Amino acid sequence: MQAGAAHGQLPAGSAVLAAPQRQRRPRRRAVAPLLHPHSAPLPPGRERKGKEGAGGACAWCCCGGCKGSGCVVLLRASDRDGAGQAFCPLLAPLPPPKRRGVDHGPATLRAAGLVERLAGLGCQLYDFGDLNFTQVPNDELYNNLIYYPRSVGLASQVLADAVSRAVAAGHSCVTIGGDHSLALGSVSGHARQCPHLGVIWVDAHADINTPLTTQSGNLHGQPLSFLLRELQDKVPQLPGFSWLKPCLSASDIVYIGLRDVDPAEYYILKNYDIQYFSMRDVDRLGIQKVMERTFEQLMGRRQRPIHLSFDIDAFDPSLAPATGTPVLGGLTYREGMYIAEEIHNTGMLSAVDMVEVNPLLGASQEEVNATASLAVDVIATCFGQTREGAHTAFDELPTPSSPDESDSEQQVRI
Ligand SMILES: [Mn+2]
Repeated sequence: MQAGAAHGQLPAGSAVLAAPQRQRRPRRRAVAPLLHPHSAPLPPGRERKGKEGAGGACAWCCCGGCKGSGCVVLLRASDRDGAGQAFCPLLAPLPPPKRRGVDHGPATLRAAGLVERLAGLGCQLYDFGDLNFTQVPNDELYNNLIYYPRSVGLASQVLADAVSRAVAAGHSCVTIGGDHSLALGSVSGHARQCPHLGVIWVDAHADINTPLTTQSGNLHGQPLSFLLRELQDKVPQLPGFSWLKPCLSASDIVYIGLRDVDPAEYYILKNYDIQYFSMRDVDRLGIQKVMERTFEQLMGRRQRPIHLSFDIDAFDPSLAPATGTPVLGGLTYREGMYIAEEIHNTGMLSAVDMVEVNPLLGASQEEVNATASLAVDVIATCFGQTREGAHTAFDELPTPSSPDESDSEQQVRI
């Protein structure tokens, strides 16, 4: 027998038509805690020590603006008024040496709703707008091979300054390409504030040819050789690059998604002991193990800011066709999202590059849209979008109205 029926009343819950609506509690927006390295979870068995403790100076980051309150902060809805802390997309096309169209990447991602998606996640955005780069006149080939060294060098310098300023001001920084040479600037600028950062490079290609091993002459196939300390005796001084100081060690990088590696690049990966997970490794281990080992490599000993440099060609060309150098057999959608989710979950994401979306290379508008929305999905996932949903918090589930709450029982009986 249902409650209430013994008194000749309708069973509870059946009086919906006449009973007053139960006052619903206003929905409370889910607010994730501020993500800051000081408060981010540590690996099991590991405790914070000394200066690393909350409120102290950043032990692994010389960020001048940090002061223990945040060099890597993603603001959520409730923190919109927080001063000096925000998340900023920094949109920066670089001049493409050979492949026209990749400079439209930022506009394409804007049109795909990048800014709205991030704002919808509760991120406070500061949009730096597209940076302006100038083509250096008479920018002749270096070594009869390398395109636009002075222009790319200068653009990278401008970008490095902008990223450095953004990170110093307490922002997490998103840089939209453009081609992958922009990592010269974004990683350099980020490392200026966070010298102990770790890089996760998601890409079909290793992008670590030196100016002396490159076959194509494209600087977007070489950025990591300029950034790696161990390779400096192998990298000639290019015009336009005197400002650039190598800021990474071989142990600071992990690749995911490789499947098209040049002979000299393979030599470098092997001889300099760089951790990489090729698509074969993704097949062999599964993406969950790959991410586990990635974090073990980069954060096994201590937490550090993460720089994610994501080339859209890491995805399978069936998912991301509008890009310059597609290679069969890439990441699935689910693997890509898992990578971004796991990086978000560390609480240590400090900067993201999204590169090589080229709307001129899609065979149709559908292909361009698919590629762009994939890129937006990756970035949104990096900043908290989940496949489980929006994580709206409920204090309790609403229940059907009960008869004793009804002030109009007569109407109920009708
Ligand atoms: Mn790349």
